[in-house]
Amino acid sequence: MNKWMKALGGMVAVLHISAFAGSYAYGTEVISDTFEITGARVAGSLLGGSTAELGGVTWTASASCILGTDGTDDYVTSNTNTNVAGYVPFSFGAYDGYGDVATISLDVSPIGASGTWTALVFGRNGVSPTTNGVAWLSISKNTGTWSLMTYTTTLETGNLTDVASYSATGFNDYTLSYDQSNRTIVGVTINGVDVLSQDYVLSTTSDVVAAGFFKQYSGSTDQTKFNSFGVSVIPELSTVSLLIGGVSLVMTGLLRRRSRG
Ligand SMILES: [Ca+2]
Repeated sequence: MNKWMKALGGMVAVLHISAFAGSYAYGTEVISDTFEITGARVAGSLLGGSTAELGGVTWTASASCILGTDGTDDYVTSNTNTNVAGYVPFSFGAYDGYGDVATISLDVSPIGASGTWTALVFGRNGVSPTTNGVAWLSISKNTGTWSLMTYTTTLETGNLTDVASYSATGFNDYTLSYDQSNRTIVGVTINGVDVLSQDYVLSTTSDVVAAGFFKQYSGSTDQTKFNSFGVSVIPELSTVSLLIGGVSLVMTGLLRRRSRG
């Protein structure tokens, strides 16, 4: 690669970095699914066995986990009052070239009876949170709280209503960011607001093999909806800093070369 191509690559890297600097919610989206009803996906059809819109991965999901629509937007919901899990295969090693930090994003509409809670999960062997949830975020409309968890251990809790834009009757956007290279949970956002007070280093040695969501059984009026699932991968911020430093050196070198004519 000649120096001009390197410089061009550096400039592209700068543009890319500027798109996610300061947040783990962006990066390279490697898996996404808006649950659009199209083709074989019809209202009422099973999420399980269908392919995500981006990433080429196939959903594994509870038999009660179905696609639904309100006429303007399409989403995932359930048709029985049972626990519901949906997940796709995700391993950090498969995306080494993209970085170490992965972020699950998901919109959840929490309409339901008392007792309901939902979760975003980085899991091993599926996403049943307390047994397989390496790093997971529990959201309870009933108690009005969120909890950051690893298996059955609570790491941090907070109030959903501390986020001004939180809606108890509509969709809220949640993200959970995990860096498996140092077993550290590095971020939680609710409607774009960073709510985590610190990073959490986990003692687990289990690797993540799945990313997805879970819903606890919540009674006959439960109408919880899931929308806009995604997994993004970005470099650690320290790596980003090194990249920015490297690009600065390249640009400085170019400018010096130019000034020498
Ligand atoms: Ca949708």
